[in-house]
Amino acid sequence: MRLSRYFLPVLKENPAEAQIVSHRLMLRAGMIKQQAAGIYSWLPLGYKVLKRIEQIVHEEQVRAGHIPLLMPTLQPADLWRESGRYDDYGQEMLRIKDRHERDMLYGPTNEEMITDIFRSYVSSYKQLPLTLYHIQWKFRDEVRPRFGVMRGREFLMKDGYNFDLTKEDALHAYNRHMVSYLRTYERMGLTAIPMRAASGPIGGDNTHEFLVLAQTGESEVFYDAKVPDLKLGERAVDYDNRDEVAAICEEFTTLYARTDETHDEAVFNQIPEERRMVGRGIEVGQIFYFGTKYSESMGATVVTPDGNRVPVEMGSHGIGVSRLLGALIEANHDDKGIIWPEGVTPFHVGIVNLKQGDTATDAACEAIYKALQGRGLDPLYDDREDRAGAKFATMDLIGLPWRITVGPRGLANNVVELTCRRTGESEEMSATAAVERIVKIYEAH
Ligand code: P5A
Repeated sequence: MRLSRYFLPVLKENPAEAQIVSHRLMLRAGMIKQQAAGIYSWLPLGYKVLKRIEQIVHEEQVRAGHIPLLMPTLQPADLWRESGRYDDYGQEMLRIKDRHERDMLYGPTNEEMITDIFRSYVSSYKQLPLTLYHIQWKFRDEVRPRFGVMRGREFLMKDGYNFDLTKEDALHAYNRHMVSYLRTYERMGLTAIPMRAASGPIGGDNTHEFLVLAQTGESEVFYDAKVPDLKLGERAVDYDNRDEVAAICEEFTTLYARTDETHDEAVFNQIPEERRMVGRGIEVGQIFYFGTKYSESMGATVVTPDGNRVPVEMGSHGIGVSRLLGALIEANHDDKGIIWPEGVTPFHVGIVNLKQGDTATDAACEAIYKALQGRGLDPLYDDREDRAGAKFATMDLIGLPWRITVGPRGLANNVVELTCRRTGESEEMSATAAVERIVKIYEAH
């Protein structure tokens, strides 16, 4: 993409309404625009990152054996009357009447609708196990929408639902989700810690939240200092192998890590004092096992191998896809702007032309731009006529992890400059070498 033709409405001033750094940077970098409290337009740069996050979420769900579908945002109230949640959900639910005076709602979650789909088509244990998921907009009329996309009213969620014959099978699905979530967050360059939590309006008593440590997080967290060092890394996981999956869950949940909702001071105090950490975290996902809570009330049953009919065992699992942008920025920024991890960056590399209009410099930039595209990469070429300082400031603000700077002085010596956004370190090399270096960096992502 050429910046002269892109739509990147960056702001020079700090927006007064933004209280936390991720919100401020998303507004300044022209990623989102607020349309109403907690409701945002996703401008091109923000939309690009959102799509990259979605793609990683999809890939890891499919890898775990889960099947994508798409349910609507609007739901009939009658489904929710069946489960009893239409009255329970309270003011967070946005209720709508259509022209025929039928009660509808903008879905805050989809347990009822997926259970309805299941009961319409599945009636035998032979069709199990089954896990269906979608990535769809949700609406929760939060009392205090704030911090930009972090606590929105309209927000994008990946929500998945497992259907199993036995509790044991459903707990394997729970574990499978835990491991696939760990892998998902790691691919984005995030450390998200599974913490024992409370289930709230979703129900059930087996639930973990995934928290990214950040000062600006809304939850208070208590954890063993060793927990953030746990990494899944490159290990290959066989998601059908129950013991293997359960062992990984044990590895990640044995050390103390809880939110304030489940914190137990006595247990916490058993950890050596120097490892007792108290901090704040951003909840980027939550998994639930709730058994037959919905299948019983909505009549979603299956015939067992010995011919009985039983309510299907279920759980649900959510990732805050749009919230992840905020969490990623909270975890990756400096005073100049965002620093995207390679796994989610909107463009792989920025090209800064220091002397737009100079024939040799323009030609060198074009050649680098084309070469990168030819290798399947997506560069952002700043081809505007602007001061070098202003170009650098924009690149730093929008946070591309790598920058290639091209100017007449360097070209006289056959070099360009390759700069790492995170460390600020620059290296001179030939244009070809810079392209090869970028290709190599992204081979790993
Ligand atoms: C699990 C999937 C559920 O709704 N039902 C379907 C279950 N869980 S949850 O914890 O309530 O939400 C899942 C994740 O969605 C994100 N989230 C939000 N993101 C932005 N703004 C909001 N107002 C908001 N509310 C929830 C969180 O990341 C949460 O973990």
